[in-house]
Order: sequence, then C-alpha cells, then structure tokens
Amino acid sequence: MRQVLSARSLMALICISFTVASAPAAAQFKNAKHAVEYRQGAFKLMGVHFGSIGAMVNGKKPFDSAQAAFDANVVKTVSALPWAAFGDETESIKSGARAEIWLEKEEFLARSKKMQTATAGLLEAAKTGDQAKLKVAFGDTARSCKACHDAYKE
Ligand code: ASC
Repeated sequence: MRQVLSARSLMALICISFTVASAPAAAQFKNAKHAVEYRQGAFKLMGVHFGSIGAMVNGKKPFDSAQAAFDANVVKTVSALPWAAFGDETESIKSGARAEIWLEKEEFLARSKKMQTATAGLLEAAKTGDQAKLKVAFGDTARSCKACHDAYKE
C-alpha cells in the first residue's frame, strides 16, 4: 500500500513537472487580444525588475544583493513566456510588434533564445552578490533586449 501510494505521488509529481516545463508552448489564450496582453504583461514585468537591477548597478539606488537576485530570478523566469504569444493570429492586433516578427519568425525566436541565455547569466551573476559581475551581465542582457527591439519593436 505504501509503495502504491508513493508510486502515485511520483506520477503526480512527474505530471506537475511536465505541465510546468511545457507551460509556455501550451499556453492557452482566450483570443488574439488576450495573447497580446499576456506578452505585453510579461515584457512589463521584465522591464520593472530589469530596471531595478539597472538602477542598482548604475548607482541610482543602493545595491542590495538579495533584491538583485530576486529581480534577476523574475527576469529569467518571465523571459521564457512572451514568445508563445506571438502566434500568427496576433499579427493583426495593433501593438508595438513589427510585421518583421512574422516574416522572420526563426530569426526572431533565435534572438529570443539569446536573450533567455543572457537572463540566465544575469541570475548567475546576481547570485554571486558581486556588483561588478552583475553590471557586466546587466550590460549583456540589455544588449540582447536592444538587439530585438531595434529590429522588431516600433
Ligand atoms: C530595460 C528595459 C528595456 C531594456 C532595453 C535595453 O530596462 O525596460 O526594454 O532595458 O532598454 O536596451
């Protein structure tokens, strides 16, 4: 009985992990407008928390390593989310997204991967508690944001 129960618990855990891991691709939106709002919300969250790190590494607010690690964790986690919300059905919805996104979807997604790699580096740097390392990772990440904005954002 004990063994049956633990096997069940294990199955439940595997199911939950799978659901979480596959969440971005499986994201269900009510409609195209809802998808646009979702991705805009994700970018807004990243902007606030990335901005917090920027203020710390640029001396605009006191450096707080715990706050920086918290912010970097949000940025890294949320950086996986917007891309599933750029479906073809969203192209006609007015937003800051340029038509090039759908013409060059592979390049767009490749740049999103680079950005996600940069945010993983941002979190690693934040965890060290070393402000100088964080500043370097902040610069790398900001460049990866800008590379996409220049090409794909109005
Ligand atoms: C930010 C923010 C962005 C990026 C970008 C980097 O803090 O809100 O969109 O950095 O400006 O170039």
